[in-house]
Amino acid sequence: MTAHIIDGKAIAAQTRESIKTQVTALKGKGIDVGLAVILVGDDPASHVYVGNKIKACEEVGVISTEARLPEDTTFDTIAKTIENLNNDDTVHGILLQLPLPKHLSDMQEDLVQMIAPQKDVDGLTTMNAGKLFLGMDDGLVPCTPQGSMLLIKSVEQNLSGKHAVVIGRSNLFGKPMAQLLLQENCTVTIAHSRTQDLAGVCKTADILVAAVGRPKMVQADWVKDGAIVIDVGINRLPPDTKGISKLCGDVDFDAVKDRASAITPVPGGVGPMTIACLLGNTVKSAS
Ligand code: LUD
Repeated sequence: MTAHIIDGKAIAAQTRESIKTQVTALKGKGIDVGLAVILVGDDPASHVYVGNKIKACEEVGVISTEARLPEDTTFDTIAKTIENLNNDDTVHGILLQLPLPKHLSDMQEDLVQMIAPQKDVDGLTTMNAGKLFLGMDDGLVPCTPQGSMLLIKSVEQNLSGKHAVVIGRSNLFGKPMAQLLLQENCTVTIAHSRTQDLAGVCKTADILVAAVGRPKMVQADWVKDGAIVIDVGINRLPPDTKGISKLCGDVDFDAVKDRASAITPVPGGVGPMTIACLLGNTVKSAS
């Protein structure tokens, strides 16, 4: 069997089309949807992701503003930036791109929690995380899990009773992903770096979601025949002889595609969906 390759790029493009319609409708009511992105430091990957987000905003008519702050920015400067955006009525969504530079890592959570919950388009504040946990649908759900769920649903609408294994337990992805799967009546296992017999656990998954940050960790013999495999990892491989550094996921795509029933590629899988869902959350905030 060779897997259906889930085209995240195409599904994201469809999602953006429907968002564009909503943005236009809001414009008709005199509301210009606005997103503010805060990017601190020089991480090249973060710059690529934020660049893609700004481009997507333009495409659907969302007005984006970008606060680019230098690597050595202090806690107080970021706090002040967030406060100003919280009080700015033209801004409906605020996103603090993570990770922050090393010297701020201990304070990252405190800064995230300063974002007004109604503008927290990353869904990371206690209010939005709590609403997801309680199954309330008026909160904002983190973009990458939301996008991953849309990709799963594009191949299988009824997930009831299926065993879903999420590798990774971060606040940004693993924990909210598990909640979304639970809402769909999956039996959910959250696996992580301390999990015993990780390969064996993964092998029992009908839906396997990998978000660990280790290139090609998930091998063919970790995957049940016919499983749906969602690859959330984005790893940059060392440059080849031509000096080109390719992206790869946490899943060994070439090997796993002959086992799975459906699989997401990297790039062109979950990444574009993260961005589409960010636009969706921003429209939800504005509405
Ligand atoms: N922080 C995210 N950090 C990292 N891929 C993203 C992402 C676009 N606060 C906060 O934006 O939601 C977030 N909120 N995240 N991520 C990951 C995570 C964050 C990752 C990939 C992409 C956003 C993306 O555009 C492209 C693709 O997979 O096709 C490839 C991009 C490339 O490097 O060429």
